[in-house]
Amino acid sequence: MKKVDHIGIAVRSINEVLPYYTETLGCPLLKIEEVESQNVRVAFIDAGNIKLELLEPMDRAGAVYKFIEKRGEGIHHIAFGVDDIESRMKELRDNGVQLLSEHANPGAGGALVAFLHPKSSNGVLYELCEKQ
Ligand code: CMX
Repeated sequence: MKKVDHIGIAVRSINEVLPYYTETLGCPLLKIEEVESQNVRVAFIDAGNIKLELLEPMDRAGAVYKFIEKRGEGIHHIAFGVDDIESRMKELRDNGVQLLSEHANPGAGGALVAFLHPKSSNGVLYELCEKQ
């Protein structure tokens, strides 16, 4: 893995939590966008050497809505930045890791993303993320 690119944090409402990040913690807002393929609205926060990705469910269909209903708000995933995501996926699959999709999919910021099942990673949802 090249580095940790960002940490995903599930929230019920970006608008409600944003002042905590930007004013109380003093971390700048980088951008807000909708990721329809994942049913989420996301806000990227600049936390110095890493980004925080606030994830707000857009409806009741997606993984983040289910996560909040079951476990409440909080840390949702850790995203590794990688080169050549399809090769990394194949290597992981060959090593017995369960991936949540056959191929990488479009994610926030135009990146290609793929997820490792938390059952394969001792309870942590990891994302692979390749910037285009
Ligand atoms: N971190 C750790 N464990 C998690 C988890 C998470 N984020 N989400 C679910 N789990 C655990 C659950 O606690 C549950 O464990 P137990 O069986 O021990 O109770 C197990 O995984 C199954 O969870 P579930 O609630 O039944 O949910 P599903 O199996 O339907 O879905 C998962 C789980 C990981 C397959 C689904 O959340 C998924 O496909 N995630 C990848 C996509 C995603 O998260 N997209 C949102 C982010 C998008 C972005 O970054 O832009």
